[in-house]
Amino acid sequence: MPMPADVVRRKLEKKIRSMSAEEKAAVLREALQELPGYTSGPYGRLRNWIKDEISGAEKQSRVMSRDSFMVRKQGDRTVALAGPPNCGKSSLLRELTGREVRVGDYPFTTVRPVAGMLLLHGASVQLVEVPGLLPGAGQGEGSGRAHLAAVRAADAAIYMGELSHHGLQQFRGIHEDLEGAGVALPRLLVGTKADLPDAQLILEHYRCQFSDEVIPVSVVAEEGLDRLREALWDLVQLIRVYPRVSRGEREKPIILARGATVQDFAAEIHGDLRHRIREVRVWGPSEKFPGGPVSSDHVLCDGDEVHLQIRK
Ligand SMILES: Nc1nc2c(ncn2[C@@H]2O[C@H](COP(=O)(O)OP(=O)(O)OP(=O)(O)O)[C@@H](O)[C@H]2O)c(=O)[nH]1
Ligand SMILES: [Mg+2]
Repeated sequence: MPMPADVVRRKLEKKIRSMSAEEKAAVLREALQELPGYTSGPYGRLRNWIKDEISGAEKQSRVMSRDSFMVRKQGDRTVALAGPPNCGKSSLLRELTGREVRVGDYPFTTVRPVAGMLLLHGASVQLVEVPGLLPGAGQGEGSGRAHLAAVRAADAAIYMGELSHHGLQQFRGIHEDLEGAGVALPRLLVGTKADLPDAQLILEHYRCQFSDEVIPVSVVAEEGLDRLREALWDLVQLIRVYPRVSRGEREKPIILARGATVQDFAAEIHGDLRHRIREVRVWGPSEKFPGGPVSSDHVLCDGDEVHLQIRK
């Protein structure tokens, strides 16, 4: 039995109340997909309400990024999509985040950075498409400096290049600029349009010429997307740590940077909590003994559950 439509709506309203516009749109899009398929009656009305909320949230995030060339960082991590014009950045952004962004079979369809939110294992990862880079970007070619600055502002980057002869040539040019401009972010290399006839051969050329692993992806054939999501999860170096309320129950995870300690976990729940820790117990990969007591500088792992006893 699905939940009554008005209960779903109330739950959603509560959930999105204090979210950023991008996160709101991502959560609502996910909810829309999970809805029973009715187009009339209470569920039809709920469907329409969700669609209106999504377009409102998208409008809001457009207004927020219109005034400056840089996109405001939101979510747990920001990852730049950087590559030559027309290599498929917007298509990938749309595929991964659902953000309705224009795709066109010509260069410079996207002229300002545009962002979408990807919910990944409970974390919010903001993807920012940087307008197409041209060789010579470091010398200012095609507003190159502003574009490189938008890449540099992110926490990590996906370098993208089309899996064609022309694409490889373009990518080689801008790769030099990215290196030359001192962009040294953790990164992934993605070969786009893996459905093109020579893609496999060109992929080998990419692999020979760049030391990074190259992930082939096709938005058209829906290939490589799961692998890309997992590689992105590795790239952003986040962990999920669950507050343990009572045995067997799981709360929403707290998202932390890899290497975070119990103190960081407490601070994330409430700024002042880390000074009031009396006892900590941990279940999960970071502790050999389930429920074992640990100190507050204990380093946590992805999937841990933590119970904090707090001094009043
Ligand atoms: N065959 C194929 N075509 C693709 C794929 N992804 C994108 N395209 C096409 O490539 C063209 C450019 O796609 P966009 O997503 O607009 O590329 P972009 O990198 O955002 O382009 P700019 O914003 O202009 O720099 C469009 O015609 C897309 O339909 C793919 O996986 N396979
Ligand atoms: Mg684009």
